[in-house]
Amino acid sequence: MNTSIKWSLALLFSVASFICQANLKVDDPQVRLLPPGVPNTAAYMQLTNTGNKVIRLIKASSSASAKVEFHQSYHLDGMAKMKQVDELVIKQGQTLSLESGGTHIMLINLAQPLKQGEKVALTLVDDNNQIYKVMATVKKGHGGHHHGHHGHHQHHH
Ligand SMILES: [Cu+2]
Repeated sequence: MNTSIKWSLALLFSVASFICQANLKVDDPQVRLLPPGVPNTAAYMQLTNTGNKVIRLIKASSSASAKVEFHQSYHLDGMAKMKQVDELVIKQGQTLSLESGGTHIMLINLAQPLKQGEKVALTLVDDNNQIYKVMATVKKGHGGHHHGHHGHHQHHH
């Protein structure tokens, strides 16, 4: 069988049997919209390992920024800090939530300011060189403790 037929069959099979990326299900991928001029931002999503082997994500990249790192937030003396981690490990059947104040993906040195609703392509790579493509939507965050209740105050005459 020649290579191109093999490829077509492989493609057909993968499209028909699973939602594209084999063993990693990605829910609600989003990139936080920050004010213009802020060079870095974070991406959040839920990563579920639907396979039967542990997934270790060891690399990430994006067209939107020069560098992409995995980060872990923590508190030290009441200050919110974060540090780089080498890998994101998702065990079989587990969901890893990347969220504000926890583990997150950091986009460092944005190529240009992001816009609300824009799609940002992220590429995640595991230790078997499997590539996972993610399209994240740029969204405003919840603004820390504020829940953005810009109340519509009634003006009585
Ligand atoms: Cu970070």
